[in-house]
Amino acid sequence: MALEKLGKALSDALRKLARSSSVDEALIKEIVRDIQRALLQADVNVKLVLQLTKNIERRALEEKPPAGVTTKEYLIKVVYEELTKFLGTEARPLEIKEKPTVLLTVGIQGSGKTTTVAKLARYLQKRGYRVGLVCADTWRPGAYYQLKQLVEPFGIELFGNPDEKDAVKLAREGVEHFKKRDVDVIIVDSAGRHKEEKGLIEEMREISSTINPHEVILVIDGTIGQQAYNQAMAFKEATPIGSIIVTKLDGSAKGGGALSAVAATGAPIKFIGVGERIDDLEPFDPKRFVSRLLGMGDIEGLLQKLEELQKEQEIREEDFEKFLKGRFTLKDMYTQLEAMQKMGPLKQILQMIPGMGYSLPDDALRVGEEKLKKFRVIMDSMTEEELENPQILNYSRIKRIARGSGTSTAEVKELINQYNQMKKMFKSMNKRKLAKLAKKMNFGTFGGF
Ligand SMILES: Nc1nc2c(ncn2[C@@H]2O[C@H](COP(=O)(O)OP(=O)(O)OP(=O)(O)O)[C@@H](O)[C@H]2O)c(=O)[nH]1
Ligand SMILES: [Mg+2]
Repeated sequence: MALEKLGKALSDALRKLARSSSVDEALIKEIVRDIQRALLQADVNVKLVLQLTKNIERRALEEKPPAGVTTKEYLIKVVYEELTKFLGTEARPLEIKEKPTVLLTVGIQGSGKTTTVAKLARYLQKRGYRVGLVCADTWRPGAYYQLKQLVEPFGIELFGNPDEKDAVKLAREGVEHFKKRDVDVIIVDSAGRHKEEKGLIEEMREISSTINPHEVILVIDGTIGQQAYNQAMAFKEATPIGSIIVTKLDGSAKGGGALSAVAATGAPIKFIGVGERIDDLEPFDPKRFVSRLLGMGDIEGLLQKLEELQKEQEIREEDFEKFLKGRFTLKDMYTQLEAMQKMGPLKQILQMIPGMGYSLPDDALRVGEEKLKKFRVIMDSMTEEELENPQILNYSRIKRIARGSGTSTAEVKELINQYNQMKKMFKSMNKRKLAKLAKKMNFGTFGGF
C-alpha cells in the first residue's frame, strides 16, 4: 500500500480520538500535534503542515456538529476533509477524447517513465483502448528492449529503433506510424537525459512542438519528497496541458511530501505508481486515497450520513426562514408534508426545545403516502389564488375542486383542516423559540434574531 507509515500514524491519531471518552480542547490539540508529527515525518513541507493543522484545529474548535452527529464523528470528518483538500480534493481522470490521443511522458533520470508508460498502456488496454507505444529514448542503452520486455506479454504494440540517434525524429516517426494504424492512444516514452528541471523542460518543448501531444505527463519520483514542488511548478508553468504521475509511493517514507507538494502547485495528479509490477498504477482520487490512508472502512458510511443530514438541514433552513416571515401557503404545506414524509425527524428536533414538543400532534406532521398523493390531485384542481390564499375556499369552491379532482368535499375539507392545523402550529411557535431552535440546530441567525 502507498504511504503505509503515514497512514498508520494518521489513523493512530484518529483512533486516539475514537477511544477518548470526551472531546475537549486539550484532546483536539493533542490530535492535531500527532497529525503534524506524522506529516512532518513524511517530509511534508512545514508551511503546508502548519496551514493544514491550523485549519483542522480551527474547524474543530469553532464548528458545531449537526444534530445527530457526535463531536467525535464530526472531527473525523474534519480531518478527512482537510487532508483531502490538501491533496487536491477532486480526482482528475485521464480523458481520451480524440482518436488518436497522443500522450508524451517526460521526467528526470530514473523517475520511472518507462515503467509508467508500460503501466499506463496496460491500464488503457484493460479499458478497451488500442494503445501504441513509441520509444523515443535514444539515450539510455537498451531503452527500447526495456519497454518491449514490459509490454510484449500483453501484445501492446511498440515502435522504436535502437539504432536511431535523433529522439525528436523518432518521436515524430512513431506518432505518424500509429496514426496510420487506427490506435486510440499513442504514448511516447522520452529519454531521461536530465537530472534537473531546466534541461527536462527544454527537451519536452522540443518534442512537443514536433508531435503536438494532447497531454504531457510529468513522471515524478515520489521518493524525493517535498523537492517535487519545484519540478511540478516548473513543469506547470511550462505547459498548460500537463498532468503528473507520482511514482514509487510504495514503501517510500517521503511519498506524502511528494504528493502534497505536487498538489500544492495545482497541477493535476492523474495516477500514482505503487509498485514495480505492470498493474501497480492507480488513478489518483484524493477522497478515496485519504479514506484508504486513514484505514477507516466505515468512513464512507459516516460521510454519507453527514451528507444526508446536511441536505435535510438545508430543507429545514429554507422552511424556517419562510415561516419566520409569516407566510405559509397550501403549497408550502405540501412541500412540508413531502419533506417530512422523507425525513421524519422534525418532531424529534422540535422536542429538543423545552416546552415545544408536547404541543405537537403527530398527525399534523406526518401523512401517509396515499394521502399525500390525494392532496396533490386536489391541489391540482385549485387555482393559483386558492393555493396562495386558502382562506378564500368557501363551500362552492370546495365543491368545484372536489368535482374537478374526482374526490369528495370531505376530502377537500380534510386537506384544508390539515392546512389549518399546521398553520396554527407554526403560528404558536413564537419567535424566541424559533430563534432558539435555529441556534440549537446550528443554522446561524435568521432574519436578525
Ligand atoms: N517500487 C517501485 N518502483 C518503481 C515504480 N516505478 C518505477 N519503479 C522502478 O524505478 C526504476 C526506474 O524506472 P524506469 O521506468 O526505468 O525509469 P525511467 O524514468 O524510465 O528511467 P530513465 O529512462 O533512465 O530516465 C526501475 O527499477 C523501476 O522498476 C513504482 O511505482 N514503485
Ligand atoms: Mg526510461
